[in-house]
Formats: sequence, C-alpha cells, structure tokens
Amino acid sequence: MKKISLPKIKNNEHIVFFTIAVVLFWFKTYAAYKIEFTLGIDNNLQKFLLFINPLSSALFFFGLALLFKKHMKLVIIITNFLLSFLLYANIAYYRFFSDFITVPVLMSTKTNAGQLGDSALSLMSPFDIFYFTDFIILIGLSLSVFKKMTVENRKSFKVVLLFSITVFLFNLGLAEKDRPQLLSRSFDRNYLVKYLGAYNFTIYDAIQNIKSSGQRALANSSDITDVENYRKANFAAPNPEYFGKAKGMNVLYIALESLQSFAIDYKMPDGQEVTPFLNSLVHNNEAFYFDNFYHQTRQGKTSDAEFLMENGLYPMATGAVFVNKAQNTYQAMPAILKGYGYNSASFHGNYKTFWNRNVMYKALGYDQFFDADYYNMTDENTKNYGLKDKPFFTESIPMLKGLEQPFYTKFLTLSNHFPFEMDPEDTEFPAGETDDKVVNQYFQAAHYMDEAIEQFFNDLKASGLYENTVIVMYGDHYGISENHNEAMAQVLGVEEITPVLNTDLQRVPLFIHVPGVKGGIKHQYGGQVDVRSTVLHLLGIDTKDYMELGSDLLSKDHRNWALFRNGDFVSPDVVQIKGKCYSSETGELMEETTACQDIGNKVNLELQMSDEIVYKDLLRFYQPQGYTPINPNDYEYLAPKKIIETDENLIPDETEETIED
Ligand code: GP9
Ligand code: MN
Repeated sequence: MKKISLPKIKNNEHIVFFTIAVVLFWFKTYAAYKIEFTLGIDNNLQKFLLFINPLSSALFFFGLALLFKKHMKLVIIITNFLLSFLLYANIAYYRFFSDFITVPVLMSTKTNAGQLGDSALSLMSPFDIFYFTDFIILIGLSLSVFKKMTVENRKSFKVVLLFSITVFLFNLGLAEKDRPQLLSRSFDRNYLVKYLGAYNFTIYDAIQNIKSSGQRALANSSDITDVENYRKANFAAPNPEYFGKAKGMNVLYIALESLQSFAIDYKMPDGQEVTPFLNSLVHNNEAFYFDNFYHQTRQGKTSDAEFLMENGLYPMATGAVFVNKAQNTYQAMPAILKGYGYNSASFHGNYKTFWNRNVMYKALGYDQFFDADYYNMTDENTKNYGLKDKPFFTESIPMLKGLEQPFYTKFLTLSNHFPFEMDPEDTEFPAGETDDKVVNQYFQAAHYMDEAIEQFFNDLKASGLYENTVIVMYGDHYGISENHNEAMAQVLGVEEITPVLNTDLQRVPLFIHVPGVKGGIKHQYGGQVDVRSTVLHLLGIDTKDYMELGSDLLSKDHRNWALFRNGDFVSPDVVQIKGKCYSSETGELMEETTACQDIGNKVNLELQMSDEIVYKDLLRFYQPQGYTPINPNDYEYLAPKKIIETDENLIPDETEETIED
C-alpha cells in the first residue's frame, strides 16, 4: 500500500502541523470558555471577541516554535501542554472560586498548601481529559503523518509573529470600543478574559504584579496627602447617641463562615428555620441587625473579610492582601486598641499558615493566635478545612476566660464552608430539596453553625463575659456561587436569578450586640469596610485621624451605599452590576444611563484611595494622633507546648528556633 504523503505541501509540512496545532487549541479554548466560565456575554461583538481571542495567543506561542528547526514538533507539543495545563488550572480554580488564577494566587497556593488543592480536586472529573485532547492528537500526528517532517522555511516565524500581533491589535481595538479603558480600569478579571482571553489575561496579570512591586518602591511620604484630604472630606462623624456606649468593654468578633442573609428567617419546606438562634437575635431587639449589609471580598475570601473589618480598607483586586501585602504597615483594630489597654487574640480551628495568617497577624498587632495547634484536632472533631464549630467554641471558652481583660478577640468559624458536607452524626436537620447537592447541604451546615453559636452564647453568659462584651457577628462572603443559581432560584421560589437578585444574594448578616444598648433591625446600606469605624465609635474612640475608608453605620452622616471590589455598587435607588445601571426597586435596567454616575464616581475614587494605601504601603508614612506604632517583630505565635517551655525557661535556647514557619 502506498504511504500517505503530502506532495503539494511537502515543503510546508511544518506550517500544516503548526496550523493544526493552532486551530485545535483555539477551538478547545473556545469550548472551555463556553462550557466552564460565566463571562456575561451580552452582545454580538462580545460573542465575536470571545471566539477570536484565543487566536492571537495560540499564533504567538506556537509561532515561537517555528524558531526551532529540528525540534519544532516537540516545542509545539510542549507549548501545547503548558498552555493546556494553564487553561485547565483556571478551569478547576474557576469551578471553586468563580474566578481566574492570578500570580498572587499562585503565591498563596504555596502558603495554603494542599487545602486549596483538595477543594479543586473535588471539582475535577474524568471527562476533563477533553481539555488535553489536542495535546494527545498532536503527539499522535507527530508520530505518524508528520513523522519525517522537516522545517525548511524559517521566514514563516516572522510572518506568523506579524500575523499574531495584527490579530491581537484588532482584538484589543474592538475590545476597547466595547469597553473603553479596559486595561487601565479593570477591577474585574472576568472582563479581561472575556475580551482578551485567558492566556493574554495571565500575561497582563504578570505585568501588573511586576508594576505593583515597583509602586511601593516609588512611593513617598507626600502620597498620603490625597488620602488624608479624601478622608477629611468623607468622614461620617460619630452619632452622639451611641458614641462611647461600649467604652472599656471587651470586643468579640465572630466570622460566620459563608453565611448569606437569605438564610436568615428562611424556612425549610417542613417549616423549620435554618438559623433559629440568629433569627431570635434579629427579632428580640437586643442586638443591631443590619439587613442591607454586603460582603466586599475578592479572591482572599475569609482573609479579605478580616482585612476589611480590621483595617477599614478594601482588599486587593487580585490575590489576597493577607498573602501579598503582609509586609506592609497597618494600623489595625488590635494595634489601635492596644493603646487603650486591650489585649488581642484570634481563634481559629485551622493551621496558622492558612491565608498567611501567622505573618499577617503580626502586622495587624495580634498578641495571640490560638490556631489548630491549641485544639483537639481528632478525626471526629474535624471536617473539611479544620475543626468543627461546636468543639471549636467549647474548647475556646477556657482560653478566652484566661485572657486578660479588656480583650479584643476574633473567632473564625469553619463548618459552614463549601462543599458544606456534614458528618451524619452532626446533623438531623433536613437537607434542601433542590437538584443541587451543594445548595441542599448548605442548610444543614448553616443550621449546625447556628446551634454552635447558640451554645457559645450560653457559655459566654454562664462565664459572666456576656454582660461586658460587645459581640460583632458577620457573614464573611458568599457560600453559594453563581454557578448554583438554578438551584437558588428554586430556593427563593423565583423563575430565575436576575442580576439584581444575584447582587441581593451578596448580602451577609451583620449583628452588633452592645450590652445595655437597645438594638433592632437597621436598613441602612453598608459593607464590611464600615464596621471598624462603627465599632470604634461605640468604644468611644474617634476615627477621624485614622486612614480608613469606612463610614460609621450608626452615624447620621452615613453614606447609604456599599461598593464591590469590581467597581459595582448597591444603594437604595440604583444598583450597578457589571457596569450597568439597574433600578433597585424594580430590578430593571435603567433607561437613563447617567443614573449611576454619581455614586459610580465616588466608588472609583474610593477604590483608588484604598489601592494607593495598600499598593504603595502608604501607612508607613503616616501616624495617627496618639497612636503608638506596633513592631511586627515583637510578635510570635508559638504552639502551646513551646509556650510552656518558654515560660518555665526549660530550654531557653530553643525558643529562637521555633520562630518561623
Ligand atoms: C480557612 C478558612 C476558610 O482557614 O478561613 O477560608 P475561605 O476559603 O473561606 O477563605
Ligand atoms: Mn470564608
């Protein structure tokens, strides 16, 4: 039998191989976009851009292989594998976080060791091999049809490079037409991927990161002046009715893992309440409950919420500030309160390196960190990311009682974390009845957390601490991502989750209980950034000298909106979603395009101020009146055994060696 040969294209076999590689990779990437990502495509131009955007990267990267004469096939195959791997990593990450991988995230993956990996692993399926089919086909072709391929013509590299640059500029030009200033204003990674593609996004992100480390180096003390002026102009003065009402009291924060406001007062089909204890607090007027309160977190999730609550600044647009900016100077709650005689501690049933907490807490001024090393991390006590909430609170009580008062403390819960799976012995509560396992389990996990909180409140009362402690409880971020909106529509009894309803799902509960102060349900709009000044004012500490961006929720001057990290926002009248303006009341797209402009401008300026502080590390140039800076090197979080040894001076030389990890 005659061997298959390609007579006409003999001299250009390498171009055929190259073209097959480009086309297969292009179509595969496009398929991945359609199958895996929710990019909010809403016009034909965007559809077209999504289709062509993988082409320029494919031409460029595979084109480089044309430089290698002898090993061109191999270089194309290796390039394909690396790019496919990047695409697949983004897919796995997106399934969990509804977001794309960035350089800082890669850096934090190292910090978070296997745990992020476990979550991603649970979202992989054998069918995912599809994302490597072109790689397999290319190997097959290179061993058969193209076995004897030679590269004759090196001019092709220049032609391909020119072609890829042309395609890219054409792509960018059209994208800028649809979204002006795409590259300079991008608070949202979805936009970049939608317009320029997943690979170009990675390149963009890498460049941004190099720029960001440069920013710190270039900043100087005069850069803080703009922020100071902004702060003065936007300060919401304390409300005399509440100022100092909690003076000298202990402060205790509880982060309610993944708890969203829709769960509050929600009843299961059989009539049972999901969070009966929290509901009782909503309705008994003992605590303030804010029902238009929004999370403002991004990729740093729990840690972003911690950052917002304790600094009154916004987290980073990409990556976790806890991981990437832990070397900055901060003037955080624990450090401020230290000046008022407070002793601070964080309690968390996970290991101290997660989210780089053991490093960041030093910059925040935490005196102590009771991490997993302090708890009984047995198999039956732990699930998913760490200690279950009930043993967590039970075991925390003696440690809390042991603290010197007044204290500032934070408790980070864990049980209500994606994928919300419970051990059967921990719940008798009914699961949801939707077709979505994650959503169904959420109710059981949230119910378990509610029981754990009730038990903790009882223990606080029994210990006498309750009467002298301000308790702040907040949902840290959404637990159920947009990927589950079909089931969420069933849960909420609506046909579909509209953009406005989806934004509404970003509400998280906020409770503030001040002993002796009458609470009630408060409807003002606000976000996590606003809590710090609210609490400091309750403690009788004026915040006007602090470079933070929150607005006291109880102030008569409180601005009535909350922004999201992507530049969108919510307010009683208008909501901006993915840059579009909707009516809050009807949920309809506003005809008048200027309706969102006023708040929109404020939102952009505020994010810019926050980024100035965080990216340029500006607080190193500023000292609030009466504030004594802390030195992170004065802090160390040793495992309990080491502390006993240190206290008793049994092995003084070894303490030094424990400093690190
Ligand atoms: C892990 C816990 C959960 O320590 O804070 O983190 P999350 O995934 O919610 O950011
Ligand atoms: Mn969390």
